[in-house]
Amino acid sequence: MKNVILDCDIGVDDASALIMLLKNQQKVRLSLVSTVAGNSKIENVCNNTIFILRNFATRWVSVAVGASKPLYGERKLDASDVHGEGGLGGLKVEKQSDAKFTTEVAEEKIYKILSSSKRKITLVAIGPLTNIALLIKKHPEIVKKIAKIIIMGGSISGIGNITPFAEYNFAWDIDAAKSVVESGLKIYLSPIENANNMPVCDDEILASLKDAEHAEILKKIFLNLQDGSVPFGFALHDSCAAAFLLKPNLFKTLKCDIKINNDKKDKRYGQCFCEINKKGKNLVFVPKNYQKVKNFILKTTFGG
Ligand SMILES: [Ca+2]
Repeated sequence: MKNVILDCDIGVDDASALIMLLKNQQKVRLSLVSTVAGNSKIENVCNNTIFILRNFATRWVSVAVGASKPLYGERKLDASDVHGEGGLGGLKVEKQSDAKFTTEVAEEKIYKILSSSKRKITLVAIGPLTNIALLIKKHPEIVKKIAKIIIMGGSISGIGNITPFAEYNFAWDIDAAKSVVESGLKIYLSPIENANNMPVCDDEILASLKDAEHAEILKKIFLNLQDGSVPFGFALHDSCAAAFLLKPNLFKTLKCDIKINNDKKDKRYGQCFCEINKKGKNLVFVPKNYQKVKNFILKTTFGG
C-alpha cells in the first residue's frame, strides 16, 4: 500500500488523476487532497475537489485549502479557456455549501501528516508548486519524510503551452517551482510531452464509458474539450502522473537535471526543461508505449 498526498488544482486532467487514485484505494492510501489555485481560482478548485470526492470516493479523504496566489505577486494566469469557467469543462458544479475542509492550511496539514507518519509518503503534485514550496520553506527538515515527489510540469525539450517556452504549472509560480526543484527532494517529472504525444479524443472517451457508473458527469467534464497545444483531442497531463504512481512499469525513467529560467528579462522566462544526463540528480519519466499508457488512463478514468 502506497501512502500518498495529492496536491492539485482541479482542473479537467486533475479530475482524471484524482478519479484514477480513488478507483485504486485498495492500492493507494490517499491521506489528503490539498488544493492550490492554478487551472481555476482556489474557490472553484476546492468546490471541484469536494464534488469529485463525493461522487467517486469509496472512502472519504481530507481536503486542505492551499495557496490562492503564487509565492510572490498576484495570480496572473488563468486556464478557463481550456478547463471551462468553473474548471471542470462543461460541468456546472453547484456550490458544495456543506463542504468540510481541514482547519489547517495546506502546507501545515501536509506537514502534520508527514511528521506523524511512521512511513515515508509520496507526494503527487499536479498543479502549481506553491503549497510544496511553502512546506519546504517553513519546515525544511520534513524533506526526509517524503519518499519522492511525482510532479507534472515542465518539458524535456523546452517547449511550453502557455508561452512557446513555458509550461503552465511551472510558469504559474516559477519561484515555487525553482525552490522545489532545488530542494533536494527526489523528483520524478512528468513532462508536457507525455500527454501531448497521446491526446485523447471524444470517440475514445465514449468507447471507454460504456459501463461507467458516472457516465453523465464524466461526459460533461471530458467531452468537447480543446486545449490548443495538441492538433486534436485533449492532453491529459496530470493523468500521466497518476498512471506512473499506479503502474510505474509502463514508463521508463531517465536521469536528468531540471533547468528553470526565472529571469524576468529573458524571453524564455518560465521555461523548465530536462537536461538528460547519466549523473543527473532528478528523474523524468516517459511512456515505454504511448498507446498502452493511454489505454490505462482511459480504462481507469472512464471504465466501469
Ligand atoms: Ca493540474
